[in-house]
Amino acid sequence: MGGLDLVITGGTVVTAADSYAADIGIKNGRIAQIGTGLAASERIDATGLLVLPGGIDAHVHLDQPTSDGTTMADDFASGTRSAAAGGNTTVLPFALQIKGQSLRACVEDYRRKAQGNCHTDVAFHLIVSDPTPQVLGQELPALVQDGFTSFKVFMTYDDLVLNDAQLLDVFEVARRERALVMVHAEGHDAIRHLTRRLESEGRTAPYYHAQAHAQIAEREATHRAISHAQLIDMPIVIVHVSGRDPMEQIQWARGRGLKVFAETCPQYITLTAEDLRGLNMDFDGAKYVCSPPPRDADSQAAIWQGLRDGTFDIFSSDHCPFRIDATGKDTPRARTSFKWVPNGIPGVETRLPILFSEGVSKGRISLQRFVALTSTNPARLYGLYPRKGSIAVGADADLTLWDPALSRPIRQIDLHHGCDYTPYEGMQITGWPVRTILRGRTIALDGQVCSEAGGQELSRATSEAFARD
Ligand code: DUC
Ligand code: ZN
Ligand code: ZN
Repeated sequence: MGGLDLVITGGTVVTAADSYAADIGIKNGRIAQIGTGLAASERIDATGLLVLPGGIDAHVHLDQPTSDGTTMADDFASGTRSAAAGGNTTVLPFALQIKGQSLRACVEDYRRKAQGNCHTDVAFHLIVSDPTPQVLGQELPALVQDGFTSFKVFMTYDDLVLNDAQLLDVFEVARRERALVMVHAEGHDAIRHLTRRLESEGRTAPYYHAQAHAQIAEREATHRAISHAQLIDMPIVIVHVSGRDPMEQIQWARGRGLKVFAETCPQYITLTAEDLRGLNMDFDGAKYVCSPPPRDADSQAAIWQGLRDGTFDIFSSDHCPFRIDATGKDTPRARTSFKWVPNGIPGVETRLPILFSEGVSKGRISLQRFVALTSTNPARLYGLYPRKGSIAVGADADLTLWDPALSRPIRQIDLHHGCDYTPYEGMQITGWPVRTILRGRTIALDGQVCSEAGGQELSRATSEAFARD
């Protein structure tokens, strides 16, 4: 059997359940021993550091084509490099089906783009935009069997929206195949109505994006998605929940025993709709255009409460990067109306530092909650647990060493993404990852990526959301 390949000594091991002083012994990329006085030929001294399960970012967009031809700022190489530097060992990007495209062909496209280019492990969610009989009857069931056990549907966007009849059909397949559905819950018609009204009043600056994507439209769609899921009797995840009103719908559902899971993101605890004003209602506000948009201080407080009390299961970045230049957000068309500004902001590298600093360092959430929200729960919900998301003998040796006392600001020049700005420029952060370890190999050290692209594509099991309770 031989000895250990590597030991990490002197750190404080933190899991979703507890914290304790221990050494971790690694062999063949897996955790082989947890104890004291462990020895191996290679040793990493983690004295003064926290030893966390590697971050799992369950919601990132990489190398997705857009309907107007603008390009996303990250491909799989730059996006996963950025993820690794930010303390992540696994990311879950999307394979987005374009209308008319076979779902299987779409998945193969994305797998090709990812192959050999990833610095972290990856596992794909699907996006179903064209639920034809062929897709629902054959392709989707076969892909779920192949380990693509979750997919996203949209209730808005001209090129992605599913109507209620389509949502119900898709939900039936998900229930039968035991696939977990992630819902982008914003009401399409309400958004279109508000957009037309704002445009007719000449209100076209990026700022008005936040008014067009009103919280009422998110609340209504959240309730509608929950009702559809209740009708079909299946679990769902409401992704990127932005504020108090949709949260209340989730709590309403949970109070009735429905299996409704919820995700929120860094932008909803740090930004508000006021950020979309830019410098003086100018195009700088486009840097903060994402959907749903950030809300207000009251919603931020509600989100924090939800992060504490378990309303939220997972905290993801929704990394969806577009440069703030003519290749991304600043197209001639986007200058004519907010509705043409690509929706999305970067955040895969800053997700963990922001939640740690604003949450743990400021005493709003415990270390256990931090680990649960950012690693353990995403692994459980998306069929990767216990191989990922835990520190236990037999699990992959995916670990992030964290310095809780290190204090420095977020700066664009330090980040590894392909975007040309960060919405969090200058934010002071206390608590940074200092080493990211993927299956026993250091992939990032002191903010620098230090390995070849050795990430693997993971196949996933059925979500724990389908477990009997
Ligand atoms: N939904 C996302 O999940 N990401 C970016 C844009 C969007 O609408
Ligand atoms: Zn979305
Ligand atoms: Zn997203």
